[in-house]
Amino acid sequence: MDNRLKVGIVCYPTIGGSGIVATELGLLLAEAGHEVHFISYEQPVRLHVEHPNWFFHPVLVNEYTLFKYPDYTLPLSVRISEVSQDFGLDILHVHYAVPHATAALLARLMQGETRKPALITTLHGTDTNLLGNDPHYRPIIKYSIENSCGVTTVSESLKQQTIATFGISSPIEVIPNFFEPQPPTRSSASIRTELGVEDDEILLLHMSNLRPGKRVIDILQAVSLAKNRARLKLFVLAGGDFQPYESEVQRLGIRNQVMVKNNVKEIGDYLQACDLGVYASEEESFGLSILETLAHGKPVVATDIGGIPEVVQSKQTGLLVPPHDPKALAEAIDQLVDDPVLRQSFGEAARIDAATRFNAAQARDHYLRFYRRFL
Ligand code: GMT
Repeated sequence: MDNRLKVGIVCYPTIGGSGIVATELGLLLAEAGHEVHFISYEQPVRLHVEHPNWFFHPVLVNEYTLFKYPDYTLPLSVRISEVSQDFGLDILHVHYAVPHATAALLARLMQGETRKPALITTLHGTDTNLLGNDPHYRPIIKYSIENSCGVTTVSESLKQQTIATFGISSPIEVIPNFFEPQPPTRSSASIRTELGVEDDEILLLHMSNLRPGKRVIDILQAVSLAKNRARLKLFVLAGGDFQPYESEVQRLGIRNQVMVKNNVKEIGDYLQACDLGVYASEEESFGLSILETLAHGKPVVATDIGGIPEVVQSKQTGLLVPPHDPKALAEAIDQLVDDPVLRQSFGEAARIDAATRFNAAQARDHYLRFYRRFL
């Protein structure tokens, strides 16, 4: 076999971190000369860079009245099996145990004695921290993890949580997420003007899918509790519906200070224009949005849970506070607002730390070394 690998990537195509990491990894592999086959129900949102080495294979889901609930796992396993055979894949890298690793295991069974790709499963969090406690999913997640050829997690914290939740004894490799900022397409000044941020105001930024676990409510309350409340503007880069939070914004009297934009593609333009990122998650295996903020040279205030302390260097690149504590969040925001020199030095340290520890080429090579163990 030559050095060029044929890699199938199964991921969610949506704006979430797992889909972004899977897509960026696929693009890095394609640029490095490997042949990459993405398999999903839609073309992943970040798959907009043309390259002759990547291919997209859609999974078509028909809705039959016979089925009360539409099924994705079975057509996905058929597609995985077809692509594996038609293109002679060496590696099948799936992001999430359910349903992706489960579908891949079925595809392998269907292939009988023919040559099969090695199955690598990357756990991003929700298999363990959400579904792992559900008795209707737990056994199939454990089965899918234990029957993958190789398993990776995006943080040491998720590895330990996965071992504890499922009682896994087979090895798990930690390969942290990565991020490489792109040059901005607009100036910081034009973004601040667009958002109506005055020179003496501080622009806080939060970026997430706004699911309940992101605790957006805590961020809103922190803004209203902050000593510097009058100087704060909060910009939310939303990958979900902000409507459920509107009543709290009104109740707190911060309507003129909160701006929301949905499905922004040029997130880097906004990240470079903010003063600091604010993240209040109650569960987070890694926190890709946090890394994206740090990589743009911005300090963060974030909760001290899950994999976040592996991403944020406490008191060097950001401040960590306990979850569910808007007051502590407000105090940490005030500390950075009151001290521009500290904010600047945390920001510079954040940019360097992100480029050093969460470097894209480094992560790509780590995955390649891991793949080769199973060939
Ligand atoms: O956090 C989410 O709601 C989305 C989820 C996803 O599929 O993108 O995020 C998980 O994977 C990301 C990429 O590895 C991690 O950065 C997030 O921390 C992780 N979310 C949780 O663990 C809750």
